[in-house]
Amino acid sequence: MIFGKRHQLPRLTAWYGDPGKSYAYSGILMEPLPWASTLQQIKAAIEPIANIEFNSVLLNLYRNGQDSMGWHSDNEPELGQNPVIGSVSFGGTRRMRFRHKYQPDLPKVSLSLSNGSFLLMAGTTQEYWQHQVPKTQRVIDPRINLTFRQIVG
Ligand SMILES: O=C(O)CCC(=O)C(=O)O
Ligand SMILES: [Mn+2]
Repeated sequence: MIFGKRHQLPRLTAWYGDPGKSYAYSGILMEPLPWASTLQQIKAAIEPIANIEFNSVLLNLYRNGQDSMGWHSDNEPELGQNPVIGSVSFGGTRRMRFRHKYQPDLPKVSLSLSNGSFLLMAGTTQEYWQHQVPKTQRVIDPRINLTFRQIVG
């Protein structure tokens, strides 16, 4: 909802997780779908690296270069303080950008997230930085991104 008007998200989303781990996101309350075995396999592969047990995952499908995600931090209260977020990407390579919230002079950080890449966000990343996946005019394959999360409480 923007100024009282309802808009479509510029991507497709799904939420999987342990029972009861719901997530209020972009003004939408998402109840978790039961774990699919492929998601559980990916979760098991990254947990030893992240050194945390995830209990949920947000899936985003970017159908083409016009699908995107705007500037935000993953700082919803249900993620607790200093959330650890494990991000796995499949399909077309997209750019992810970071900007500091309080020091606009700091250079933006740009990462290229290719098929099979793993990005771990932890510590004060969400407190001090925002991130986005901008639109691109390049012709690119669809991309699926999985952000594994730990919903607390
Ligand atoms: O698609 C990405 O790489 C980022 C996704 C993201 O920021 C999110 O799901 O909160
Ligand atoms: Mn995010």
